[in-house]
Amino acid sequence: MDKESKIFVAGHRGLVGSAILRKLQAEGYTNLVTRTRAELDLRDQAAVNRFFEEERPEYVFLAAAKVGGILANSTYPADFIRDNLQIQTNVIDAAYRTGVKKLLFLGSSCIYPKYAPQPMKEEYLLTGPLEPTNEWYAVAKIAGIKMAQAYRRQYGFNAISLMPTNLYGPGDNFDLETSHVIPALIRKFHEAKVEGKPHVVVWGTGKPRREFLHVDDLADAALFLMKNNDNEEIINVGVGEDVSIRELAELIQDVVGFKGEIVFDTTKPDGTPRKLLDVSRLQALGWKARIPLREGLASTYRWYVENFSAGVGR
Ligand code: GFB
Repeated sequence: MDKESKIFVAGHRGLVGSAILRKLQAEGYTNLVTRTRAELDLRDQAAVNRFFEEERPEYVFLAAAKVGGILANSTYPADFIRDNLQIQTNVIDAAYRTGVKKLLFLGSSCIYPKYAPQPMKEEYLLTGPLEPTNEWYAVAKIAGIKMAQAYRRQYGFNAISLMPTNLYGPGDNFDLETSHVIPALIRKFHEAKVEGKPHVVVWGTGKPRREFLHVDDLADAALFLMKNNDNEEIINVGVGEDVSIRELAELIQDVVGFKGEIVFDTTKPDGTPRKLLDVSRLQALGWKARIPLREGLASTYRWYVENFSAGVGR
């Protein structure tokens, strides 16, 4: 991939796609192709085929997906499985048919079994039952991984798959019903501080453990793997460390400067007890995450205050 290569970033307005676009621009890539959802609905196969035939990108970062937190995943299972299967099938197939040189597909750490040994190695895929709150999304992502591998085996198509751990950063979804835990807690603690509320409600028991990767680190890894990896095996992308939801809540409370109490709502689901990736495969290739959690939370909080809480993005 050189600086003039034609690169399509699918999903460039999302958390991941916007970070990949920023990274490509910062590194001097000049021939970047994007389409908003209004311009191109990636669930529409005929429209996707037309787009690829006309634009003929050489490289594709497939960062378009329907994503959401634990509640959105369990409330809209049909939307999560259908939209993701459609988007990834259309894009992977059209990319192969129009001669794309390489495609990068983004999976998720929730593809691994609910009770997988920790940290989770790539080979644990399909060794046990999935976490029920997000099995629909996970099944779609597993289908994407398998499709990339099948196209490589049968057609020699150079498609690679990354499994990022839970992500956060600027441009995230801060809607309290559909977001992931970090944007939800940033917003809850900020609003409680501003409105002088006595407590903030955190879902579940606070005991589940999660690993969090800043999306700029993920974008860096995505570019690194686009350049340095042509393997059919999936690759975990994480930091190799996790925290409990209670520890995370206390950290965000401190970053935001909220002085009240934290209350746990145990009527809400915990989800998987622990999700920590084994990142030795990626480290052996020479890549490591750089942004410490506290620093990433502080910069994401600043972004939230400057953008979302000021009314932008609502
Ligand atoms: O981030 P989250 O929704 O994703 O939740 P998952 C992580 C943990 O934080 C759960 C707790 O134990 C939640 O109960 N939590 C506490 C909260 N307070 C809140 C809150 O206000 N909002 C949210 N959202 N959570 C998702 C999957 O699972 O992870 C997706 O559903 C995807 O498929 C994504 O894989 C990375 O880690 O539980």
